[in-house]
Amino acid sequence: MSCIFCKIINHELDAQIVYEDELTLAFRDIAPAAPHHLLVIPKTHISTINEADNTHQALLGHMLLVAKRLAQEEKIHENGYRLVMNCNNQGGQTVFHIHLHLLGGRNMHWPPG
Ligand code: D5M
Repeated sequence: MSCIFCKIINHELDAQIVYEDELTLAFRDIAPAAPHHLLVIPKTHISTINEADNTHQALLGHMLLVAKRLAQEEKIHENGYRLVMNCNNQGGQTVFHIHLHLLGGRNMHWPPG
């Protein structure tokens, strides 16, 4: 198995894990793009959001709620934050196991680069 995020789930690769439950794991991004930068991932391997289907509906909703909870724990929920999921090359995806970026602690710009 070559997926680095699956390796983090299986504790074969270290990460700064901040949250774990039966469906998801969250850890600090190794190359933070903001003062607070967490990744929320499903424990099920889904390469891109293109591969998600109706059986993943609850899981995807759960990922959003985990991100919201972590924003509160990071104390960035009142100032605001951004949730991002990149898809494939033009979307900027580099790790092919879906992940929700939680970014906060600075002003975000629109449109994103
Ligand atoms: O985002 C992939 C993100 O994953 C990128 O911000 C770096 C991060 N990354 C890659 N490897 C690791 C490890 N080992 N720990 C923590 N974070 C990691 P994308 O949307 O695919 O561009």
